[in-house]
Amino acid sequence: MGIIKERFRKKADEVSAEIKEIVKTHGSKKIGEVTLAQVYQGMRGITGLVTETSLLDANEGIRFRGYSIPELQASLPKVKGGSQPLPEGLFYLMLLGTLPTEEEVNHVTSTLQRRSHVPNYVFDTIESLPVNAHPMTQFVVGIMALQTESSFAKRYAEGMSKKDYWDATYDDALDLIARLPRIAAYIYRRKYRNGDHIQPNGLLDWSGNFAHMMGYDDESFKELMRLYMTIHADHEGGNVSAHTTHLVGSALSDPFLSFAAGMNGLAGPLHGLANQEVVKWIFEMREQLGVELPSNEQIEQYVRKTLSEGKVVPGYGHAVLRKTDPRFTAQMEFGRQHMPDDALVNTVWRIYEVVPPILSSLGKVKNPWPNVDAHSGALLVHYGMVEYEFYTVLFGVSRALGVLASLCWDRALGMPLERPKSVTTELVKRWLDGKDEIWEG
Ligand code: AMX
Repeated sequence: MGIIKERFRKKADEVSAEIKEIVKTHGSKKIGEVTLAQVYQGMRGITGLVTETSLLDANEGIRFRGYSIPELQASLPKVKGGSQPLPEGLFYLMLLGTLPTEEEVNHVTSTLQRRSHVPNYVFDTIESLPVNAHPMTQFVVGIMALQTESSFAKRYAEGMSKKDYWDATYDDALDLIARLPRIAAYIYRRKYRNGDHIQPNGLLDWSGNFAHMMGYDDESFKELMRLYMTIHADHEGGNVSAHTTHLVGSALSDPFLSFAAGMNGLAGPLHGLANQEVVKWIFEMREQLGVELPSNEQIEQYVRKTLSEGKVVPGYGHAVLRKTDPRFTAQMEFGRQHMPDDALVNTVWRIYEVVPPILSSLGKVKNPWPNVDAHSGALLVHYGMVEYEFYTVLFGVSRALGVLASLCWDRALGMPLERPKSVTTELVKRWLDGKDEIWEG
């Protein structure tokens, strides 16, 4: 057994014992109340999940095992001469709960390199789709083709014991994380570079190699990928992609099936597709105005037009956050360092000045501040990655780190089938009329 897997098993055994004790001693403790409005309004604020890898604070933003993004930038190992964290280190942190040393991160990198072979039939399956299929469709089809490689599915069919579920999940999680950059880069080159594919470079780190396979060998683009893969990795458990992966996994669907389901959720415009929507929206604004860098007044008019057409301003608002997303701030910082004069990046900064007061004035938007997606596209465009339909695939490769580390925890902790209760409005009305006294499960 590999050293990281062994450490995970040991840690999971400890946490499992702790949870058993917590549930035994405090299981009947009430931790909140649920209102009818919450049931109808997307279950906002109902605590109903345990996710060990990260925790979101409405004002502070995300913390991964207690570490904020600036803290990760300061403490996670980096490539020589680099200033952004290696996301392999974040995966280690999310899985084991402790910061890795440089040697431990190198170990993760080489483990992923060893597991990174993608069988040819996966590419053939992607090739069977029309080239104009959305990159997220191609991505999910690629993941599903790779499902034939699942250790979990194979071992389950052979009669695997419950106590080994975590072991097979761990193997699948690492295989998937190792192979996703190759699949994603294949889709990028197929769709946007006439199928002129680039072989992996086994000497590079996970993100550096990903950038290389997409055709971006500029060192500062590689740094951007390391930052991008780090900040998009996890956002606690209730967001659509994380929750879907967890939910589908709770049926003991293997990690490939579970992750593909999560990626279908990420492909929605209110979730991960927002990054493509932001750049599309800015490109359309620039085209309509005929200027490269619109003024604040021009942006304001365009925002009002968007709202008057019954559309949302992409990249703004959040279901949980109530302040500027620190993932936005980290990208702004990167922009200041690497491309302070870029017109598109400056447009994003002007939009940041203009949009919050307008959204606040509507009186209904709970969070007028930018989220992660408001900034990411502009940085990519700077390096020539203008194909915005691809951006959600990048998000998906990163999100694998968090949701698959969580899936390892789910199986190691013996998390059960998830099955919340639902009711009909007919029952709600009977209940309000006093005809049904209690909700029957
Ligand atoms: N522009 C215009 N209106 C907005 C808005 C925005 N950016 N954000 C919220 N609103 C509106 C909602 O549409 C809703 O209007 P309604 O009552 O007429 O239906 C009202 O404000 C209240 O919504 P909320 O409680 O503030 O937000 P929510 O929790 O229901 O939804 C989110 C959150 C992210 C879906 C929403 O803010 C939104 O649509 N933002 C734009 C899309 C986006 O950037 N998504 C990416 C989110 C981050 C991610 O997952 N990657």
